[in-house]
Amino acid sequence: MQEKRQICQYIFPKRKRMQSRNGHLWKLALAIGFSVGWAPTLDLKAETSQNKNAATSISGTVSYQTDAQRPWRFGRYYIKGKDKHLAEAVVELIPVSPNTSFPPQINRTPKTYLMDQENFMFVPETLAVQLGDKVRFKNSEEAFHNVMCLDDKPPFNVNLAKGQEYIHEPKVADGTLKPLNIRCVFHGSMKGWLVVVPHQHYKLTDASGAFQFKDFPAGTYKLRVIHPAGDLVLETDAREITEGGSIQWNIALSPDHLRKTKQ
Ligand SMILES: [Cu+2]
Repeated sequence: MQEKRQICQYIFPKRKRMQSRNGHLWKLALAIGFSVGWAPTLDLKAETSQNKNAATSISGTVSYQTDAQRPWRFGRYYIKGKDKHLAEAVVELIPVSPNTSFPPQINRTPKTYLMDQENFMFVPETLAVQLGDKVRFKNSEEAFHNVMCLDDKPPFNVNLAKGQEYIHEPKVADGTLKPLNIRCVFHGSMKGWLVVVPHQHYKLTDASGAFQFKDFPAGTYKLRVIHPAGDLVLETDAREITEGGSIQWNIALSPDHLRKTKQ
């Protein structure tokens, strides 16, 4: 028995040392592996499970299908490239399922957007902002301008001389359903639009026409696309998106989507 214990005491410390040394060797191998760009199996597994819980997402582009019989007079300003992508459209994700809503964003830092006045135009003409964001209206030219909005509560009407600005936080947030009309009382041709959205799932398109929404709850959704400057509006059919699902959803507007009555 005594002899056996002695043997054990002799063997186990040695084994520990071997394990420890093997542990160091393994770490060394890992370090070398990482340095030459090799990823161990363990990490690949972690990535797979992350994919399983990947964020729900919708990506797509907005384009405009022209029709020679029904020309759209604003097309030359907003239709871009051979794929006829549409710039300055606003896409909004709209929940359709009764129990789907967007959770409030916590600790979000509001942004301030600029809408300038240049060459007797609002620049840009269309802004899409989230409720809580502010808009800085500015006059950058010699002409005396004004900025007026009767759709917000309270409405505002402010004169702006060269270099002057007015910062406003819009409160009426009907999103793409009803943009706020921005006008200059002195120049009837000056028109701007503020799309104030009560959540973060919206996009103002650029020349690529692209949009992407992610990190929203699984459910049934439709997309509403408007082009305030060009008087276009389209509402898609509803589609179901499962948890972690990712879908491509391209939108094509056409003369069929011209608003019947001007806003
Ligand atoms: Cu003006």
